[in-house]
Amino acid sequence: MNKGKFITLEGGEGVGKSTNLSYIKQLLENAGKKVVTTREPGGTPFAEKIRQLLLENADEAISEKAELLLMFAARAQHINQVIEPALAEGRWVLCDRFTDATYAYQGGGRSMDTSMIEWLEDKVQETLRPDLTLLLDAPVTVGMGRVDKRGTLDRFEQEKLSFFTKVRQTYLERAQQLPEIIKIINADQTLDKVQQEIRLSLQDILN
Ligand code: Z5A
Repeated sequence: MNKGKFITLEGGEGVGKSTNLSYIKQLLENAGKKVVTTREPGGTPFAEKIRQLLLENADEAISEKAELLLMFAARAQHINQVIEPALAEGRWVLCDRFTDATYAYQGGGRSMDTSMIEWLEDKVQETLRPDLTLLLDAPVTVGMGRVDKRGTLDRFEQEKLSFFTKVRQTYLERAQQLPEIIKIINADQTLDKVQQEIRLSLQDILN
């Protein structure tokens, strides 16, 4: 049986990843693929507990290294329990965020040493890398404006504009470094137009 494909959705907060996940799933299913949707951090009961620890506003500050290691602990579990088994069964895995988010948030936003992320990526993922990444890109203020309407902000959402600016910059740099894998979608336009770009970006992988 052929292995499935691994597609990830990335971008800053509020760019529309969750909104477009079900749309992409439908496109893939219309093309006859069996699809598993999932997210990071999280995707298994244990990894979702780690997600809760990472997002909640606790009294004790989480150190940058603890945050990075927790991201990869959740990822290790997610890969082992969900991603690898699904791909091996020929399913397509559509994941809301993956390791590009670690480069963008921990490497870019927190200015952590990228070599540490690369080392963890190799050890935890071995050869697993996305076949395609759709990077939904919009000016930081656009995404923040959409999320602000929600009310309560999690630990990441409380970061400053400068943090999210570095996150966006790092995502765009990675897209330049990996143009075969990371496709930039302009997320600062109507949902119809965003989805039109998404459809075009999926053409190659579906053919
Ligand atoms: N994180 C990390 O630091 N390191 C890692 O390795 C990983 C993650 C994997 C949780 O992720 C946090 O974890 C994240 C980074 C960190 N923190 N932040 N920030 P998350 O994915 O759960 O959090 P999020 O990015 O904040 O998700 P989000 O706010 O839900 O964003 P979204 O999914 O991209 O947006 P949305 O919910 O689809 O849309 C937001 C609103 O905009 C909604 O009302 C939509 O109806 C609206 N929308 C969407 N598209 C449009 C268009 N085109 N026009 C107008 N309005 C729109």
